[in-house]
Amino acid sequence: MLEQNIVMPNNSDTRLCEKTEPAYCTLIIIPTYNEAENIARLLSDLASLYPSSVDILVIDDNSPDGTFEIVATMQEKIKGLSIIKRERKLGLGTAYITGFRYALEKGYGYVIEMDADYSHDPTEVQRFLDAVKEADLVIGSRYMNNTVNVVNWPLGRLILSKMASIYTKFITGLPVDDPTSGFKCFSSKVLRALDLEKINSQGYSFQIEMNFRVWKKGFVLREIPIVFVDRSVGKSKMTKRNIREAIWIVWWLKIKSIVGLL
Ligand SMILES: Nc1nc2c(ncn2[C@@H]2O[C@H](COP(=O)(O)OP(=O)(O)O)[C@@H](O)[C@H]2O)c(=O)[nH]1
Ligand SMILES: [Mg+2]
Repeated sequence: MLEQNIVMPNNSDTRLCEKTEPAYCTLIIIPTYNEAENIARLLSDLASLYPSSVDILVIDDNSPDGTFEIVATMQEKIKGLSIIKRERKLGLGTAYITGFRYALEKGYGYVIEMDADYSHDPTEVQRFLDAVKEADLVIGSRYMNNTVNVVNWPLGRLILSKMASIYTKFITGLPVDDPTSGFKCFSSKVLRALDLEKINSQGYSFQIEMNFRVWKKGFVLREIPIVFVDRSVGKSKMTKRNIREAIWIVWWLKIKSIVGLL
């Protein structure tokens, strides 16, 4: 069912998590499409902030701007940095599924999702790792306790995101204030318990679908507050198609769950 992958020979022999058993080790998955202006800074900052307990996997969809080549060059300096290159833009959802499979195969204990465009602050990763000790899925939330922690988003984008949150909660009952957030941390037991083949979303509704499935399996979800800062360089990849997908996917999830076919 999944797309063809070209897996870069990675430096798995020189994994950063060398001092720890993989089960206690974290993999940060970063999907990229045309992030040449952002990726180097993020990778260097992550590598210097977490020098011994975190590995990184970039999933690049053959970005025409040379993102892959930048990451490949950085592999020489950053231990524990791997790349999977896919042949074309295949969507955020399948990028993450590919990354989850990789993490489970290698036996990582925790998996972090993070955007490449510096909207997610790398210094916050430690808070996720602390919080996941008392939860199965930690979601970095922009909208906790009726606040809005978003910097530099156009008003239209903010309204869209906030409405998506209210709509998702109303239709599905999912007890999460920010269901579309892409900064999160899974305990690997959650990913192992899900049937990854069944994940249907291609775009941003992937985050909603993951949260819903994890919740329905009875796992503990916990939100922690984050500040989301819109990218200062590069372009958003959000499309109208992604928005339409999110509108119907919540109904699809709700109905599937009611008839016991989730
Ligand atoms: N591999 C891959 N990454 C993607 C794709 N679409 C978006 N991304 C990445 O997903 C992250 C979030 O995308 P972005 O455009 O910043 O979304 P926004 O912040 O919601 O506007 C970024 O790191 C993108 O490069 C895709 O089709 N494939
Ligand atoms: Mg972004």
